[in-house]
This record gives sequence, structure tokens and C-alpha cells, in this order.
Amino acid sequence: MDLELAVKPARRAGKGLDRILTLELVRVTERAAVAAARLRGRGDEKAADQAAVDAMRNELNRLPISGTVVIGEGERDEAPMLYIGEEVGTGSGPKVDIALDPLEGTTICAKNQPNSIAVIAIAEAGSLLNAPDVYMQKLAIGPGYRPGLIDIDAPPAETIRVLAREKGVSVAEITACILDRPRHAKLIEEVRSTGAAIRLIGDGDVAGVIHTTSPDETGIDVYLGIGGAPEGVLAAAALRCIGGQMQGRLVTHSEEQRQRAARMGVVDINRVFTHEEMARGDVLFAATGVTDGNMLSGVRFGKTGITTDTVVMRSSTGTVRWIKATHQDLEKFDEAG
Ligand code: VTB
Ligand code: MG
Ligand code: MG
Repeated sequence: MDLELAVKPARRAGKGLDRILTLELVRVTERAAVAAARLRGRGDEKAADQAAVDAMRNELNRLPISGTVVIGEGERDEAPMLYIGEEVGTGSGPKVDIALDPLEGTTICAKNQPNSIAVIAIAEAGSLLNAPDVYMQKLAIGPGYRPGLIDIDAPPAETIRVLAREKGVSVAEITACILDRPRHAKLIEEVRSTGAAIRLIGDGDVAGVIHTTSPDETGIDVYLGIGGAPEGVLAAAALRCIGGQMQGRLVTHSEEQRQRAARMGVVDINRVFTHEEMARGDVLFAATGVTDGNMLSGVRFGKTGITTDTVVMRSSTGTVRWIKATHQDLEKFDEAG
């Protein structure tokens, strides 16, 4: 059969999410990023976070979707808004799962350090892993490597050596990104023992994982270590769109956490999830820089307008768009709703 004819009907039928939503998502992260950036470098994490949450929620509620937050700002009693289970959107459109972090890297934002972002992912209802707010062990590399290259259970030194071999460089030319935490002391030692370099980050491992997808730009080849599980699902959604490989496994510290995970659907707590299992079907992902970062610039407040830098992507087409926007209608950022 003619290939064109074979492919076109599926595309025309609009398999997956309505592509119009892709660009609509940009407004959502732009708004959250601008709100957070107004409080950037003020040393007040909570205020910046709350501003981002409010702005994201307002904009989300304008989207023609019937959305349910599955990865959000905690449970209903802890978070006034955008809690897990909260319904967002106009309610008139498709049923979708939403993973969001209105301000990923609140501490980074408060200190005005690199790589805090406003981030969101949308997928068809039932397609995103409902991860509780516990930790997740993560391992991620960028696109271009043969499938199945990474193994979260392999010794980290082995992972680094295999990666160097496959990239065709010496181990000394590999850079791993790891969260700077006492819990990573052994991991850091093991990676350094190979001769590889480590980029230690204070927070922001959604960005850390995404940075592996453009090693020439960011200088990061691999992400390893334990960070937030919600952030893991967001990063997985990005990798579904942009390419790369990721594995994650929940890390719990109490029976209560394990029961919560089970209630949310993770019955085998030791299960290793690939990025494809954490974010299935058609996925849309958007992130806007709040502070300057390796891939995204932070919000700029100019004399005549506000500039934002956003990346937005869709898994079913693999299209990745970089949208630098200049906003001259500044009132829209002040509206309450
Ligand atoms: C990471 C990091 C986040 O949480 O996921 C981290 O990417 C994990 O928690 O920016 P700890 O801080 O307890 O190590 C954040 O720092 C905050 O969401
Ligand atoms: Mg947050
Ligand atoms: Mg976060």
C-alpha cells in the first residue's frame, strides 16, 4: 500500500491529544514562570512558590480540557491549590492527566541560581504514573544510544564506563549530574573513581534529567541519584518527547509511604519503571525558565515588555519547539483569573 495513504488517516484522525493544546500549554508555564520570577532572588521560597501555583492554576482553568492533577502540590490538606486529584480546565474538553510543578527548584529561585523552571505535562487520562510524594532513584541518558543501554541496578561506575564506550570518548570526558546531598556521598565517590566529572546541583533534577538530552549544549551526559518521585514523572514525560532513556524506582522510608504508593497503584514497590512506563500514550510537556539555566533563559523584565523562554514538546510527533516570547500586554500577568 502507498505509504502516504497508510500513514495519513491516523494523523488526520488526530490520534492522541489535540495538538492545539501544545501551544496552549506554553501560556500556562509562561504565566507561572513570570509570577515566580517577580519574587526571584528574594530569599522567600514560599512566596515564589505560591505565586507560581496561583498563576498556573488560573491559566490552567482556561484550557479546554477536563483535567485531573495526578502529580501536583501534595495532597488536598497540605496544598491549598493544585493538589493531587484537583480537577482543572474548563471541563469541556478531553479527559487528561496532568503532572505539574509550578516552581521546580523553589530554593534555586529564592537564591536566583541556575535552572529553576515552571513545568507541566499532560497525557491522556490514565497514562501518567501516579507517584506519591516520596523519593525516586533515577538514571537517565540522552537520545542516540542503543535501547536497553542503561540499567539502574548496575554499579554506577559500570554505567559510566559503558556510556563512555558507546559515546566513543574516554571516561574522563563524561560528566554526570547528581543532586548535592549527603545521601549521595557513596554514589559521588563511585562515579569519581572512574575519572568522570560530576556536576553537583543544589536542586532541580527535572532540568538535570532533561540536560542529558543535549550534552553538547549542557555538558551533561548522564543523570544519577535519588530525587523527588513527582519530579521523576515530569522528567520521564519530557524524555518521552525529546528522546533518551530513563529508569526510576520509588524509594520509600516507611510502611505508611509504601501503603500510600500501593493505594496510588504502585503495588510492587521495587518495580523499575522506564520513562515509557511512567508517561504513556501521547504526552505534551512544557517548561519555562524562571532563573537562567543551561537550556532555558530566565524571565527578563524589560523596559517595554517581559521576555520568556519556553520549551514545548509532543511525544506522538517528537516535535520540540523553543519559544522565546516577548509580552507587551503586561496586564495579563496581573489578572487574578
Ligand atoms: C529534587 C529536586 C527538587 O527536591 O527532586 C529534590 O529536583 C529531592 O528532595 O528541586 P530533597 O530536597 O529532599 O533531596 C527538590 O529539591 C524540590 O522539589
Ligand atoms: Mg513545587
Ligand atoms: Mg519540585
